Amino acid sequence: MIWNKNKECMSRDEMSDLQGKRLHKLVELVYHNVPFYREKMQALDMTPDDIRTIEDIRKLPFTTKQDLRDNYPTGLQAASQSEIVRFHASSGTTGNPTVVGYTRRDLEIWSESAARAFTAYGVTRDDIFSVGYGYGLFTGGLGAHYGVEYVGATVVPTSTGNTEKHLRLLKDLKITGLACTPSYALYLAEAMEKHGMTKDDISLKIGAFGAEPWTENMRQEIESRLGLQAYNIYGLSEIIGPGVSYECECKNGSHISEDHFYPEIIDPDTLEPLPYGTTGELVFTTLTKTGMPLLRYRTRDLSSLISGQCECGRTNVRMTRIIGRCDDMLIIRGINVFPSQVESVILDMPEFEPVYLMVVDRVNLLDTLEVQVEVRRDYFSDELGTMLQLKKKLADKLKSILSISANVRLMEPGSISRSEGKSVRVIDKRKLK
Ligand code: DLL
Repeated sequence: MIWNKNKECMSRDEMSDLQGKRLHKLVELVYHNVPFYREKMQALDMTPDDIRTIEDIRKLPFTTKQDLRDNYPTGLQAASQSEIVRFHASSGTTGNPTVVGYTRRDLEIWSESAARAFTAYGVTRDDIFSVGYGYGLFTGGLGAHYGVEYVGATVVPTSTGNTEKHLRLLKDLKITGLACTPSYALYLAEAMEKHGMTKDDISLKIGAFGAEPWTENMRQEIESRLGLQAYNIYGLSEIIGPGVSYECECKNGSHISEDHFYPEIIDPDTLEPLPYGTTGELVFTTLTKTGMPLLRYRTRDLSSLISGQCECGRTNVRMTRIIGRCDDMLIIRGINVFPSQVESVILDMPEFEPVYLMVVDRVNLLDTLEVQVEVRRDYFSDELGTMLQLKKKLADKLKSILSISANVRLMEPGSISRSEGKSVRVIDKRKLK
């Protein structure tokens, strides 16, 4: 099913035309209301009249996370305070947090985008959906909540930190849908199994997972353990929250609500736009937001765009899974390493739980990588030889994928700490020294 056929299945010409008109209005809005953008445009000797078509977007300046920090807390807001009806904030590990103000119209756009997502997953008024993203300053909880309600399904605002109660409600309310981080979905599956429950004791059919990178193997693992169809949902608070893009039943890339959020892929070093199909940094322009609209916001997320009509009938551009973030990429002994590479190796091996931790350090001027991984109970052995063999098997696979050696540390099941929100997969001790 399609929530808004008019906007999700437009012809390319109609969409470009709409985007061009919206971009012109947006540039007028920020030029007159946000000194930061006016100054940037004046420095480029530009006025809003120079922006008429969507192709003109390339003339506009980029916005970075640092710009948001420098203008903390509300310097980039285009609307007056009385028009702002909500703030969200994301916690950076360093520096000022990022504060985003939303107008009533922005919240409307957000609910619409999230409703498109849930409808694409097959959610209807008859579903009961548990939202296990954190409610609060993080956009996951409230964003998914309003999307489910907008569709007319029943929402259960479970949030995080209630795993026991969550399991009970899944069973007793016959909950059919689950929205949470993919790592929390696996944690729930583990908790369920610990309580002697199986997927046949619950009624889950649909999962909406995002807020952190996850792999195809992780999808299969979640689907088989929870007995549902798992779909990707992507978003970021600076742009709106969950619902910027979403998978459909084809599970072949996530459709971007590009009538609201215009995507580009750029080379993060040269800042030059890259063609469809090439991996680079994802950049969004909020075409319709009025609270804190952003021009060409650099997400740091690495993805590529897929053009053309999807088998589901939608024409909106799709983005591939996020393979990592520009700032997620580790450089270990000069080699680029992404946590997603390690994850795909581990999830491919039945001997391990889908939980791992990478510890990077520098010893005697040399970078070291330790990969901690939990051995599933069925594969745990008292025989040293068996365990050494398993360790070598993983180390060899990692070496062939990463091109560097990793020291594998086998752990007991349950010994690596789990997270209910976004999981921590990397500890880079080099940064702490
Ligand atoms: O994580 C919004 C969200 C909530 C999305 C719930 C989906 C579900 P932030 O806290 O601002 O917002 O973090 C945004 O999280 O730039 C990506 O790096 C990462 N991210 C979000 N969704 C996905 C996804 C929310 N589906 C940052 N796959 C983004 C991979 C994701 N990474």
